[in-house]
Amino acid sequence: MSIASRMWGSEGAETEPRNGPKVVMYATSWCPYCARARQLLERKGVALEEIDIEAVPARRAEMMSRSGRRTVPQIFIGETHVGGCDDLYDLDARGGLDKLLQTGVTDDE
Ligand SMILES: N[C@@H](CCC(=O)N[C@@H](CS)C(=O)NCC(=O)O)C(=O)O
Repeated sequence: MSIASRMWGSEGAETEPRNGPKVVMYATSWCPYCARARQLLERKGVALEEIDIEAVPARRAEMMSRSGRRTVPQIFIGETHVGGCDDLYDLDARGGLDKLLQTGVTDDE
């Protein structure tokens, strides 16, 4: 089986771990938007670094300073701030998420 077919599966289901830019998600354990974002990223085979902003309050301030937003989740892929769960799904619907996960850059401004 080729690397590509292992990464993307025979029917487009992304199941295997991938190489690529670091993916960081500021989250809480109970937030449904975080769960939904986590689900999509796991489907893409992302080894997600999650930061629980309730466990370490300083990380909430860090999230707000990096993103300019106060809601969770806030997702960063490489140096790119994707935004929240809705932004993540919108980016995927536009076909931009796979490219960003592979290259760390996006066509979006
Ligand atoms: N549209 C946002 C909604 C995120 C959201 O509302 N998150 C809630 C937790 S589930 C939150 O952080 N609420 C805190 C607040 O509104 O200050 C997204 O897709 O990420």
